[in-house]
Amino acid sequence: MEPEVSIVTPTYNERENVPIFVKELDEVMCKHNIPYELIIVDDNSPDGTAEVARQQKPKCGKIKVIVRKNERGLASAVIRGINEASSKYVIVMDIDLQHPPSVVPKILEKLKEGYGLVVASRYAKGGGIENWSKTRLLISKGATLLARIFVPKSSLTTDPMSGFFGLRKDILEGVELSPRGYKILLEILAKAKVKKVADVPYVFRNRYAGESKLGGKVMLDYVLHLIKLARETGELRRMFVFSLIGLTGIFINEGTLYLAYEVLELKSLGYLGLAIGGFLGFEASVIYNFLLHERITFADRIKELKTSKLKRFVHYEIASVSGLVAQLVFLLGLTALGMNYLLANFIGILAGLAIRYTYSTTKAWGYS
Ligand SMILES: Nc1nc2c(ncn2[C@@H]2O[C@H](COP(=O)(O)OP(=O)(O)O)[C@@H](O)[C@H]2O)c(=O)[nH]1
Ligand SMILES: [Mg+2]
Repeated sequence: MEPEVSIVTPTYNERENVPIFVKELDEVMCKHNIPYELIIVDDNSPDGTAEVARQQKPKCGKIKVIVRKNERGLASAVIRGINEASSKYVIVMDIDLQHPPSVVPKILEKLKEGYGLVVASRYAKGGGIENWSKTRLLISKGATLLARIFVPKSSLTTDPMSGFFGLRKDILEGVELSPRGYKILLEILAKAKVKKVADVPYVFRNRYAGESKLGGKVMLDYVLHLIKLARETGELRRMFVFSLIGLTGIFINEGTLYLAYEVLELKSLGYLGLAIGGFLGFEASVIYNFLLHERITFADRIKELKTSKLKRFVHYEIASVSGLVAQLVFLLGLTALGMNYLLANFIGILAGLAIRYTYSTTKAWGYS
């Protein structure tokens, strides 16, 4: 029987996990009556993972074992598996049982409903993580925020770092996925022509046997991968344009203050006049920046966004005020710690810019 879904699992030294994974998966698929193919992409594991895989005899699906002799790497293994899939629906998951097979039918159901991409999410309502320390959770959250900044479409899912997801193959037509990074879902979110993404909650379990292949260097690799994706998709350019427009806002700010203070004679009010002028200058620059961000910085996104222009403006206003507050906090805080006040202010300006941009790209003009 033709498989209804192809399940791709990359493996490296996972011999102990193979039989139990195949058993769990097969039980689920038999119960739901879903014929499937399991594609195991093994990088010639020295522990004999491939032989163990070939010995498995699932009842409701078939297994295809691909052994790569000259290549190593999680992302390229997944890409190879997707390319070998014979069904139009593909689900990618790990073999170590951190991704429970019971979620597979739910992902398939969403794919059949018409979602091009379905993410099994630890952070969707009903999802979770078994046994993670606060630190590990914090790192995961931080990494997710970075993804939202550098790959804005990652806001279409609650868990862009997930290694467990399903896709309809046609969303990858004409898309070149890089085999370098190890977060292949981020590549897909950044590059694929996908508009509708669904999340399916799941609880991330502990590894059944063996140990993680992903060690310390992973964090640096991750950041480099994000920057590469941002460069390729024009997000770095967007950050640059955003900053440049912010810079020109200084003239609007100063000009408005001058007009209010001198021409409208707020001067006569003394410090109160200066405060009002300062406020007017700030507000004028916020409005000016907003209009340019609408027309230039984020112009390409406007049509796809669900938020109204008014909402976007309110968000941008919040972004700008938060940025200003951050700037002042840095100025006062770092100066109090003994730093030169001009340097402290400069760091504050950069921090303010980072906050304005983050809020703008994820909220005001964000996809979520
Ligand atoms: N083919 C292949 N699979 C890999 C490689 N590195 C990791 N994997 C597999 O990818 C999945 C996720 O790796 P794992 O070490 O569990 O990462 P973690 O869950 O982030 O700790 C597992 O099924 C691994 O066997 C690799 O270099 N090549
Ligand atoms: Mg794992």
